[in-house]
Amino acid sequence: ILERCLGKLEGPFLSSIVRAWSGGSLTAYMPEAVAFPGSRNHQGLYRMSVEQVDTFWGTLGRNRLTWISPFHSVQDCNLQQGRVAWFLGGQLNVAVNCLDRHVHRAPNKVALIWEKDEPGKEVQITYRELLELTCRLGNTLKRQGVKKGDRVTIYMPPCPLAVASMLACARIGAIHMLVFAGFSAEALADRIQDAQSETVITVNQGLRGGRVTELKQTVDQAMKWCPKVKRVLVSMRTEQKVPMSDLDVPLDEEIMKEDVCCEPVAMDSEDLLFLLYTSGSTGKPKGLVHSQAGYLLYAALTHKYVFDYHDGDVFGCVADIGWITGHSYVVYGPLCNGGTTVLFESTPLYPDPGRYWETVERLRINQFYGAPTAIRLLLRYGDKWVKKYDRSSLKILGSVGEPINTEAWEWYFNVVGEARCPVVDTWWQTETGGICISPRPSDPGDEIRPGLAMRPFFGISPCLLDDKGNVLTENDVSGALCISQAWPGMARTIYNDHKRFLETYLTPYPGFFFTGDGVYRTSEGYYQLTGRLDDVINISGHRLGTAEVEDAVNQHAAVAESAVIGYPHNIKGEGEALTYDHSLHCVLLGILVGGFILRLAVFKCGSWGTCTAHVPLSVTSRLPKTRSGKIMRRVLKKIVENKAHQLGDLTTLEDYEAVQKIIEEHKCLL
Ligand code: 6R9
Repeated sequence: ILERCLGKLEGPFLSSIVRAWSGGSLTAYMPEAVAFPGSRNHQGLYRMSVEQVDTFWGTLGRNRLTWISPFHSVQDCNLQQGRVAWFLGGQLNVAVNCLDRHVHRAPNKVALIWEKDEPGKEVQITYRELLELTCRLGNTLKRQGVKKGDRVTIYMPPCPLAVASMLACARIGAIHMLVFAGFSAEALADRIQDAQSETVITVNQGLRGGRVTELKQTVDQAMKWCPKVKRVLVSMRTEQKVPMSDLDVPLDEEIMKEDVCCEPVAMDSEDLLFLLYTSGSTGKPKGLVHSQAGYLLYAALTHKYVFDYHDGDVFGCVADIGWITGHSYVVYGPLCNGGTTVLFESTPLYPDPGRYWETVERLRINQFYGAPTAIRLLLRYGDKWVKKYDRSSLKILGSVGEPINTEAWEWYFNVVGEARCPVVDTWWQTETGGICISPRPSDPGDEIRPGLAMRPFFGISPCLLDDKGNVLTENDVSGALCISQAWPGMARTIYNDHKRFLETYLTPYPGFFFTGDGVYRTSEGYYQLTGRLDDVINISGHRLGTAEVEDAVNQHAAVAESAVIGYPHNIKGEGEALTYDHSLHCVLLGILVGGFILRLAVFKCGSWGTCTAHVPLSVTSRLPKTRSGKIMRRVLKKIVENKAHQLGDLTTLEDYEAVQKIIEEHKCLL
């Protein structure tokens, strides 16, 4: 059956590429280096990747991806004109790259470890099994009428069927669009409508942290606003039967009727692979578009080099697949590299705060990749939950989603990683497709500093710009983080709204990709992210990044987490308000402000000594966060400004009750 099923293969197998880093020659690290005369060391490789773009990326594109027909040009990009295209003329199939070629080599290698909500119940899926499941699903989708170019909504928690759904879309040329399982019916409906999607794949119920979520019910509700949806494929995650309407298709039964072979469609490099929505602060969410070859290559390369991934490693990214982090580092990067990847269905606190580390011990995870919000949460439960478990399998720890404050970084490094695992603080965005700024521990010359994302990845040219659009070339400066040349993984457009894409990312600083983040370049030329520029606090003309202030506040033992915001202030421009995610005694706050923030502010902006008395503080039990763990400062800002009726788009909010509670608490303070 296998021989009949497998997509035809041309090009090299990955085994020749994913080789152990022996600490030896550059070609052991990156075999393609033989083709790059002049790049004698790692800095040379990086220079090559940004200066000799066609040679570097052309060689990697040919070597690391399996093509149905080869590309004729490496790239045709011009940021000024908003044109980004890679590997033109080439055809490939992403599912073949993630499955078939590994099945040829090692059919019984484990592709996915599904770490279910209930600990100790993990399920292993081999490459052969995942290919079969993907093919059956591809055939089901085709039978249901899904065609190349159609958008398929996937509203599912992390599970093998969700991964197979993504890959099945890729195999038949459909475009997938994941929505976090747990988003409201309105949020789901908005996205389905914007993507003009006619197909939804979901499960009857979700299980997360021991709690059941009625996902099918939410889909049913969303369907009231989505008359164009033609079919809802429902898989049974739990035993519980749910009402089925005419739209609904029992997925598990249908899959079993299908053949285990599904011919992969030849896709052009620039055909759409997926849409993924990110929230705008006010306007409707943006459906960012990623295309086939460039995205896949970039996800695979960053996965390999940032995490120093080797054949046989178990890669544990605990992000939800509904987040870009799940797309690139649970699914596409690891599977393109033929790796073993963990699908984490649970939460860091279920059944207790030891869950991550118990999972690390049981699955022998080698690279652990999580979010600062979870690290800060676990830190407050103390070291005992970590030390209880054997973490000797760990080699690298990763952080993503927000700046990681010093205290959390130190704890992650010293306690979780026993001071022997490098921590990679990885900066990137849905828009960038993969990691852009991060340490690269596989480079033996690389040093790592706490709380710094450090250095650009291959192909990334970071630039700092000031308010007037001047490029800041020196070190020890802060500015707007931009990227001056296109790279293969970047988003190509916003679905059906290229104008908005240009306005948001490419016209603010013509010729540059604008990230919306602030950054500081240290005197040694390393990068430190300071927070979103829309959150920057302006005091007497001095601009403070939220990360800098929060980092200082978080160092206080009584503070679990903090969010700092600027709000209108008639004398000083913007004042500053702090919200603490912990109960705290006011006297301590005085000490804290005097001892930490003030010193920091004085150090950064000169005379700022009298501000202490003007800093309003709120103490709350929870902070408003997105489903991926980012603090929504703009929501706090509206509350502090007494504009709680204008909170803007809340579709990505994890827990609406937290906001209600803060509104109540704020009223009490007034
Ligand atoms: C991958 C992801 C993107 C925004 C980004 C920035 C923040 C992500 C970060 C970080 C500081 C890091 N961000 N990683 N800030 N240090 N290591 O998070 O994508 O959900 O699109 O968010 O997240 O502000 O602009 P996305």
